[in-house]
Amino acid sequence: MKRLMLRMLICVGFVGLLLSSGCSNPSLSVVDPSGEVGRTQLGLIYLSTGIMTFVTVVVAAIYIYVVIRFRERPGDTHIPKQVEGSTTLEILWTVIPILLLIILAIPTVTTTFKLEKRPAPSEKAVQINITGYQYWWKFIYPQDGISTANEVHIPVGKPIEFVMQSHDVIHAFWVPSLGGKRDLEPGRVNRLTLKADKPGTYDGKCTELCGASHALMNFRVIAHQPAEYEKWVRSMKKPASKPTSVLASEGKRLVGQNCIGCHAIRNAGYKILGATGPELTAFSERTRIAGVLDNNPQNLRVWLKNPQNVKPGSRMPSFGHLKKKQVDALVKYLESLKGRPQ
Ligand code: HEC
Ligand SMILES: [Cu+2]
Repeated sequence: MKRLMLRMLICVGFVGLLLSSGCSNPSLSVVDPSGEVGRTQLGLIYLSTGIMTFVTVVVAAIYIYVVIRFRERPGDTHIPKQVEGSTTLEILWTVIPILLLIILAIPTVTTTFKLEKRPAPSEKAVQINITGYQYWWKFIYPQDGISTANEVHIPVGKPIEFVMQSHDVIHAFWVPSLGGKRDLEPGRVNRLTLKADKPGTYDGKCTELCGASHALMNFRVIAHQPAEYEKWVRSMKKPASKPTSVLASEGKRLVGQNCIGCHAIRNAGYKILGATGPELTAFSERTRIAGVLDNNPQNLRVWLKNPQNVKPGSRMPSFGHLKKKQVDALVKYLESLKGRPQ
């Protein structure tokens, strides 16, 4: 008996450990919402968890009581009374679950319809078009004619209408602390309106298995005060800063030779705006490279050398054949690409 108890305790501890290890990133948590949608969804999570806990506790209590109370005792030869069917019980355990499901269904359905509603024109929503690619995110601001990748900037307090689709397979957009999720599907446009209460950086993830690097398809939502946001938009529209060193100029030339067919750098004098890779305008302001590595020169070298080492299946070819000097030049130029301050 003692050994059994010990084993059970170890099991419970292990499961607890597994469960809690999934919650190590606080900004990927749904229980600390920073927006209206996230809060509404958290209410639903609490309601359904509450109902489930209630059912589990009641059923377990009855079960334990019955097992103990009616167990076979030594020397017990008496056969209990044989019963077949009980209309009262049948009705009871049909009606109670129906009631519980109604309690769960009403707020779930009303919330679902509420979340479908598009913002009214008077709310002056910011529209951001998202395209999902294996394994990165393209964000286009049609009202401002600017674009970013993997990191999307938004103003606080305004509805943001995300209009999404996919370039290849199905992806799903989820920012746990703001709300979600919504699928990005090829050939179909889906919408989701979110609002952030306070400035901050909110992590997001793809939540539809989309290939080898699905788990690395990360993005960030960066929420600013409206004035700060306007400043960011204006800086993104300014011409890119000119290279200030020979090395950076060489980097700029190499980008034109090797990269611009896939990557766009706006306002930098290139004649092509590549669209099959992430936009690199103001690249040095991103906090991460490809959503997974901290953005610094050393990691940029790692990325250029072999993107598939970082993100298996990535559609970016490797540039391991470039000379060290050439990589230095590319890194120097890319790390100089900033949005212009006012
Ligand atoms: C064939 C198209 C293609 C070419 C050519 C290409 N890339 Fe890429 N690049 C991509 C794709 C696709 C991604 C996104 C990869 C991912 O995240 O899965 C990417 C990602 C990147 C990123 C990370 C961007 C971000 O948002 O964090 C950088 C930096 C980058 N490429 C630099 C370069 C440089 C420098 C060159 C030229 C030496 C180059 N790329 C050439 C397709 C290309
Ligand atoms: Cu995906």
